Amino acid sequence: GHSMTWKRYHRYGEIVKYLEYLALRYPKIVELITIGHSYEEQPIKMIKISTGPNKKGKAKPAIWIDAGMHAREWIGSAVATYIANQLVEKNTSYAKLLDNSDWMILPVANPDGYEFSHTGDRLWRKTRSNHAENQENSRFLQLVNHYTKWLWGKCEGVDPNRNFGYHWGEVDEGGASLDPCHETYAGPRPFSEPETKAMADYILANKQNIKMYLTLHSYSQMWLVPWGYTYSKPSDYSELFNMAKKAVGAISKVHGTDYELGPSSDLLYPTSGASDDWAKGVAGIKYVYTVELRDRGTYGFLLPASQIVPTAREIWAGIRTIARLVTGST
Ligand code: 0X9
Ligand code: ZN
Repeated sequence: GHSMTWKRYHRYGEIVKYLEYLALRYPKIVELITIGHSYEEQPIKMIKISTGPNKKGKAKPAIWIDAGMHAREWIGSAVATYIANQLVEKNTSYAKLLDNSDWMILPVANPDGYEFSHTGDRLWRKTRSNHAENQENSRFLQLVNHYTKWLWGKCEGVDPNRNFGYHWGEVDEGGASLDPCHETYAGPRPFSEPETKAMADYILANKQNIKMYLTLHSYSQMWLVPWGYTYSKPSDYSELFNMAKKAVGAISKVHGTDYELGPSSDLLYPTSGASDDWAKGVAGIKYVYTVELRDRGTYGFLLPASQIVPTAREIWAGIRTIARLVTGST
């Protein structure tokens, strides 16, 4: 059994139980995968949904969806489990889609942070690691640290979305920080966090099958196209933009919710070391997007649970539209 609903937000344990339930109840299409362990040694679990290889015996094109990279962005994880529920428990409604695509869903990429946002600080963003030891690399810093350790030691966590190894640590004008006390601390080195390393390793091992990389964040209602680290655009930008336009159109048809579409660097601010840029620049996945879910600031990160289902419905409409297009299952 499981206690999953989309009427409230759930703790990490309940989300994991639901993934385990899906794998147990639908063993032919759901595989439960532990991609690694968090800093606090929680298992990082995801599911792969697949009805098997195609007629030629080859793996189908896959859609990757992660959420919960930023601890306080609970709506993303709720939407990810909603999508898992639709694909698995209503698989007959999505038979055609599942004939043409596999799905990889990681609902909570940062379980330590996610739990801390339930138990300690509701607005926590980062992981929960402590890199105080890494600051002791020169005699000068050692001396500074000696007197400030009590303070440094309090600065926990790395922003997972600044910790990926592509143009890591380059943008330092507020978009990413090398100060451990900052909200956008990029970490002592790329992939210093076991959470980002586990995700990257799994994606690299499966990159030849992954056609689209989606990462769910909140808030501001935006469908963001690479790059984030620079104002320049990838050479296939217009293809990515035109595909995303269909998704944004499908979203607005559900409840009239508007999602702004454009490059991360323009619509937000330039930042380096984010997962989307890495997925495109290093893993070589063509269709890469960051989706900033509801709302536009009325509730912000504290989006009421009554908005889970409407948010999930509209985003699922957008995602399945673009998924059909990129996997050629129209
Ligand atoms: O800043 C972020 O990591 C994301 N926004 S959030 O408010 N959820 O923190 C946006 C990331 C967009 N992608 C890149 N800038 N590469
Ligand atoms: Zn975020």
